[in-house]
Amino acid sequence: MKQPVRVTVTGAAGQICYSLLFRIASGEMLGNDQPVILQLLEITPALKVLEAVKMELNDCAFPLLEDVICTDDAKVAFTGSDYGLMVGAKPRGPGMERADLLKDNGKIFSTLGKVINEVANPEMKIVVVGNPANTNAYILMKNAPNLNPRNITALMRLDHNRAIYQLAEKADKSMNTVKKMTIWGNHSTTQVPDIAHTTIGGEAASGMVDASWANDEFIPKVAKRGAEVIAARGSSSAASAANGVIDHMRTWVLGTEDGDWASMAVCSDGSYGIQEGLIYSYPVTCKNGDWTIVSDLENSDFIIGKMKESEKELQDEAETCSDLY
Ligand code: NAX
Repeated sequence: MKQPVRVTVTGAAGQICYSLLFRIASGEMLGNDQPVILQLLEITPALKVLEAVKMELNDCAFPLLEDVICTDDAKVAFTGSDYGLMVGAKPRGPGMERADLLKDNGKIFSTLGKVINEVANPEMKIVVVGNPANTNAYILMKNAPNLNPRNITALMRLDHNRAIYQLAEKADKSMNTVKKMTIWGNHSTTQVPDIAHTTIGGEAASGMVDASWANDEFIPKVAKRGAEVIAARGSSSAASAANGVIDHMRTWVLGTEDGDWASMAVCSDGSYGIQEGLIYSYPVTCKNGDWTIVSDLENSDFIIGKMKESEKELQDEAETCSDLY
């Protein structure tokens, strides 16, 4: 058996985590041979609910679960941490502007970035889920200079998985035949789901659906799927978001399959003309716990225009929060 690793999860008493924590503890995220210590962070009023989550985790008797630490002290939560799943954030309240949400949640990530910088393992791998995820990850990165910027990412895997489902449904094929899906950009409605390089059963997906469907229906359907779930459920996607986090971390740590890639928001190296340093979603392959942006893809002017719009949104979000880093 391997030595246990420490997994910090913030917002641990919330909806997404009620699905996420049990799957981490069962070994779905890091593998069936990897024991875990869960270090769970919440705000003080949510600690009682968090204790109930801990009771339920213990009552599952997961063989890989070594310990569960519940705390409202970020230093305790991040001490020695190897993986950080940053889910905790405030929801958008009535009458709240996007800029207000950016600032409110941005403050959480600047504070946590400083704590992580001080107490976490410098090689810690982080995925930001709390919205606006990409900009929160950017703020965290700027406040945690001791960390390797390659290890600070934001979640796009839910969007990636949503796109696989929409394409498989349209082409009437099973989802496991869809490979090389791509989401470019920001986790927002400016994201760019792109099937130009996607294959279904090894054949080009673009030959199996109309171009007009791909541009005019598929892109907005995927980009607005979160709102569709909220309208039907009364609250935002939770189990599918947790599944996205599990997929994101498992792929990053254990690698992508041959002939496939995943979408991850990572610190841009300037690839595809995107501003260096922005946390931007790219198609990536993963091996040995590291990611590589898929290079040399030919993009249409239509897709490039959309990629630029999403870049501009991220630049504006970073500018709005410039007092936080
Ligand atoms: P909940 O409101 O159920 O849970 C959030 C939890 O975070 C609460 O228990 C709250 O007490 C806690 N929290 C707030 N501030 C905190 C802080 N400073 N430190 C630690 N914990 C804190 O929301 P949930 O449905 O779990 O969603 C969490 C976040 O994920 C939201 O920001 C949501 O918008 C975002 N999402 C991101 C997605 C993505 O693909 N990136 C998709 C799903 C989801 O919309």
